[in-house]
Amino acid sequence: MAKMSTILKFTFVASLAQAHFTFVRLAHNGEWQAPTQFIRNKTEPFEERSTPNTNNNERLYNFPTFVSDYPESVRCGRDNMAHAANTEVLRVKAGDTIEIAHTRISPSDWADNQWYDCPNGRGSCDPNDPDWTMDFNHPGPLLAHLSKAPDGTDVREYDGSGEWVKIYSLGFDMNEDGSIHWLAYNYEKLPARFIFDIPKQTPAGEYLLRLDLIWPGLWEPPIYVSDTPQIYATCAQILVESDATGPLPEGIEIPADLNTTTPGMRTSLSMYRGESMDDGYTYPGGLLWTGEELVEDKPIL
Ligand SMILES: [Cu+2]
Repeated sequence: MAKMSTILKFTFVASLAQAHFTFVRLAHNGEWQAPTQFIRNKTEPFEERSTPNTNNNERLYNFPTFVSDYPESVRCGRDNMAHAANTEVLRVKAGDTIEIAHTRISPSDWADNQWYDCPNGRGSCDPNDPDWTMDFNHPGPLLAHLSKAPDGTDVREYDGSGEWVKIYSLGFDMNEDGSIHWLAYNYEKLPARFIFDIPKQTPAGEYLLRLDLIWPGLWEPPIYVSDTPQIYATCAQILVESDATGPLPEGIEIPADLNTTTPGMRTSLSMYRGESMDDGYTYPGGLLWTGEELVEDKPIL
């Protein structure tokens, strides 16, 4: 956003075509699907509601969402309900593997070689980069949540106002000097891959699968830039076939439980700069469901 400053280590001035990012692509059991197939698209430009933290509410495709934006935007991306009905539903089995991929390139510049010619079987890449690296320009945890459409409701009509259960997160490792290394961000180099299973214990039904990377904001004034968290949410529509008989565990509500005061959404300036971890830091988005139990979602150090 326009307020980004060059003072902070993690800020990055990119050309407009490379600004920010969106999750746009799924692989199902190792097979990449077409970009935005099964993923609700976004509307651009889109006028968000006015908030104290943003001076320009017109957002382009890859721009961040703020927790004070429209609830629908926070759940699944800007104007996602307008795209829900004409988005396909991916049929999976509980226990199947999903991989996700993002892009920083604007849709007007999308070309086949950023999807279909990528090194090492990745689902997206940047043909304009010498190493074809599609990077992230912000550090933070990558999260995936499931929300079940109410019984009798087509997922293509579901707005995500129910509960969300976290099934995957990818956070950071700690370097020897105590600084932190966000695995998705990787200092704007080649990111980790994002591969996870739909838990075997997931009950049958239609679900939204929410994908996000959250750039935590700051607790400490007077840094004005990004003092609010930035989120980058999109949702896939999936139909889960399952023999599981147990219930889905309790989840969070979005945006109520994903705001500037909920755990993991803001850090100290030192952690913001990647220099250290805050005591007791937990990743945002609630407890993590392993399929067996809900656990606290903390860095494994
Ligand atoms: Cu950004």
